[in-house]
Amino acid sequence: MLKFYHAPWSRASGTLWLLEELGVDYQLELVDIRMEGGLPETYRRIQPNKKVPAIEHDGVIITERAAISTYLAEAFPQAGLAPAIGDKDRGPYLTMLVYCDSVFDPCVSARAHGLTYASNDYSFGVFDDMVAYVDRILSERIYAAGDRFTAADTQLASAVHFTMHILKVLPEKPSFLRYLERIAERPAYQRAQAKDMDMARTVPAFASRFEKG
Ligand SMILES: N[C@@H](CCC(=O)N[C@@H](CS)C(=O)NCC(=O)O)C(=O)O
Repeated sequence: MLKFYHAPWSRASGTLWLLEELGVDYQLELVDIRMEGGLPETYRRIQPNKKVPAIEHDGVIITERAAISTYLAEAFPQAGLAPAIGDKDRGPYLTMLVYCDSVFDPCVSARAHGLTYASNDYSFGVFDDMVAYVDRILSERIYAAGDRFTAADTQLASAVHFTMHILKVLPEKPSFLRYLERIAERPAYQRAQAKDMDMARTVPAFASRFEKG
């Protein structure tokens, strides 16, 4: 049994997309991270910081997007979304999966909050270096880890889409736009987007957006 703890339009949306790419059965548990007063303390048993995503597979809880993506892609290898040990794409794949959470995400948050700092002040370094690196990677490669789509793309493309189009912090580099165009053609991506939209309609914090049409 696979349980997925999810909140629509959140960092968990990339995991929803990965589950759709894998084509596996899962039980979705909606977690209202925007609820007034915050999530109940009991949720810390699932995610210690009261965040999403989290998964529970055969009684084992897994948290943190990089770990969840690595785990799921290897637990369901038939989808071919995890380059195997020995595959030349394995190193770039793991690098990009972890880079999304440990460098890309905090760099964007720091920029969005107007934090000024030197690269060696924080392990994730500075925003401009991150943008230059991701731009180089997506100019050299078709996908996050090479020529084929992997689980790393569900994290990288989700991050690029959200921070460029919604948060409007990431610059609109041609390499980013081309990458998102390729991604948008994927049926599993489109399915996940539609499911997330339907779930967002049920979230009280989003009610006013849907009323306005
Ligand atoms: N390090 C976590 C971060 C997850 C995260 O930031 N989730 C946000 C969703 S946008 C969340 O649940 N926020 C709710 C809160 O902090 O109260 C991961 O990569 O899985």
